[in-house]
Amino acid sequence: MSSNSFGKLLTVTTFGESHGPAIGCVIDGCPPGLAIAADDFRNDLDRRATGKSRYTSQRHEADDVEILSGVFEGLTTGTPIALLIRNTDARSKDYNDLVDTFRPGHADYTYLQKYGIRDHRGGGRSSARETTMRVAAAVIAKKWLAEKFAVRVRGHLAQIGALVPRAFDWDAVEANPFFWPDAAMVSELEQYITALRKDGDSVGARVTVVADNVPPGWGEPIYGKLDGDLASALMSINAVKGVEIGAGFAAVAQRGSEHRDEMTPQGFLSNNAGGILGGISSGQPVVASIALKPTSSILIPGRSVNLEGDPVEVVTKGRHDPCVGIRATPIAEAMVALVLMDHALRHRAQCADVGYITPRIPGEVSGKR
Ligand code: EPS
Repeated sequence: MSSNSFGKLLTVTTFGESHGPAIGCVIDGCPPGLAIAADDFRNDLDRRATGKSRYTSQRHEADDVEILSGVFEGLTTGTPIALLIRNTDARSKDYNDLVDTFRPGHADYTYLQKYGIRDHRGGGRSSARETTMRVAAAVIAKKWLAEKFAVRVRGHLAQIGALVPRAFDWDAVEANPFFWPDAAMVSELEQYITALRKDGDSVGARVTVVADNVPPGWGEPIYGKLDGDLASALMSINAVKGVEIGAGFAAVAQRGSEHRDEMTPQGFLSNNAGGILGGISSGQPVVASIALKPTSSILIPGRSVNLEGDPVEVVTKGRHDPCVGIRATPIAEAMVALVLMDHALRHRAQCADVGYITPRIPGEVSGKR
């Protein structure tokens, strides 16, 4: 299977299936001298993992990272960094009924049409399990970006079904299992997901990621635009059906006088551009959002066909997420961080001699995200 790698100067390749013996990745192009230890991966892998609350899949994986190469005496050496996580809690018999049929809305059907063969256990590469290694790889990118540029990449759930936050507080985000920025709504979300589970159904979600302190100048027009690469990386997350940068599709209804982010010596007055102009970072926060589809593995019977083309009814058993968006925040952060690090290295490679250009406008003064 091709196209399991992305990035230009920082490349990441992931491998492995949800019900195979292990998943892993190779990160190539990381500069030498970055301190990395197995413990560094714990926090973000736990933020993404299943089984951490009643509101996600109850598969329990340890997600212990083995560093196989590229790190010597605690420092990256500049050689490929290989990471491995063993799968320990796959229950493949839950998938026996899917050997000869397809979940409607799932990649079961298209994988078979493309390859003529399919690992039906747990969705193989199309499982959310694959995102584990993106998050692991991005631990390295987040650390490098923070140390070199004080770049901070953080995200939150911005919508689940029809529910949107009524207030916003970054401090609330990590204090609940939904990455929800409005603490007062958490019990409403709990009830909503509990009812959804009882119905055997699922729902979609929106996740927003904000990268602060990104310097101006990252991104390469025309075919290597920062927003183009972000869109591609975010869309590559299983279950993502839409990507927006800044105002995104809301720009359709805006006038130019409203959309343009006016500039003053003290800063930009708004951030409809999402921190990117002409494919190049402006120095404002980079803001990207994704739409995740409702999980297709649900208990409500749905019409499908079997391998003979006969009509069948499908009910998906197993330990599935009622909303995969609930734990997608660290995954979206990961893709943004990996793209930013790739572009930081690309900018350094071509434009390191350009230096500091005036005028340099502070990110923003409006306080708007
Ligand atoms: C997933 C189905 C469930 C989830 C899995 C994603 O797994 P299983 O195949 O065991 O039923 O637990 O997520 C993970 C294991 C993970 O680490 O994210 C799916 O269909 O995408």
